[in-house]
Amino acid sequence: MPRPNRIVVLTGAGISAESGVATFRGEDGLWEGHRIEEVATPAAWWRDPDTVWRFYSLRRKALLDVEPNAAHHALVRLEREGPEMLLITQNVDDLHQRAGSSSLLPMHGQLRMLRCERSGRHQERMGEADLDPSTFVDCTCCSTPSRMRPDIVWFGEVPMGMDRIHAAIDALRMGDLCLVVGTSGHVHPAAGIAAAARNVGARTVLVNLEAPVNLHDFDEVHLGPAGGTLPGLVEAWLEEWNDA
Ligand code: BJW
Repeated sequence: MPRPNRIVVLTGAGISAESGVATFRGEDGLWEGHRIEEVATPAAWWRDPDTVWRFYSLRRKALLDVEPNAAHHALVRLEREGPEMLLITQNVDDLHQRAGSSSLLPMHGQLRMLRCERSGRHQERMGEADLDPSTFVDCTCCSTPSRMRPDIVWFGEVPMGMDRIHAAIDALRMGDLCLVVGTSGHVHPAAGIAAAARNVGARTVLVNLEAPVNLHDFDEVHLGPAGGTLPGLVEAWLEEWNDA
């Protein structure tokens, strides 16, 4: 593949699977034992905040026990040694940040952060008391401390950074690259990114364990685990682009 001028990468839960973070829709996926509407909608938070808080507290705590894997590191290498790149992640874990990715947009929020219900301000809250599944956390931004909610984009809410995502896709031209890793293609608007990139002439490349529902949007498909596939792919691209 000739050297692109710009790269847009989209990642999903599959890239963190080899780090031990559960995916959503797999056999042992996170939605097993939870109905989506019970935990990942604003209505669930209004109706039963205790259950939602417990669900997210356990996942926030679990971040302390996982590390980035070879696929996260391969994307850091692509960003450092390749052309201008934006990494859009649907993941709410912090593994891209910890691997060292800097041009990063977590479009579905971040487990490390909480959001004040009154002011809407975000705060990183990962202290021991912040991770207690049985006690809500209060903000430090309001004169009367208010309850904080998970800083997560739930179904029906607008994903974060949509302007930046649209701008990055609009800037793609013929010969640029859109790389998608570890996502089932079920959730919009993320699932539409490959098609939008292809519409403006970018080459779309998929790395995923199984065929996603939007398989037809890709020019090149690599079915396999991201940690075992992506480092070699990035190595080959960089070698080809640097030789050209
Ligand atoms: C491996 C691997 C390995 C395993 N290596 N691969 C258009 C059509 C239809 C519906 C809609 C639509 N537009 C909007 C909607 C509604 C809705 C939606 O999409 N519903 C569908 C489910 C029907 N979307 C929304 O509500 C969104 N908001 C919205 O659209 O607002 C309107 C608006 C948009 C834009 C501008 C203005 C207005 C919000 C969506 C929020 C999603 N939030 C969640 C939950 C977060 C909370 C939490 O973390 O608990 O985000 S849903 C959940 O799914 C999570 C994920 O980020 C997201 C995507 O899942 P992902 O990453 O694809 O995971 P899996 O498990 O599905 O797949 C993993 C894949 O990895 C599999 O394919 C495996 O094979 C693979 N894999 N191991 C490589 N080792």
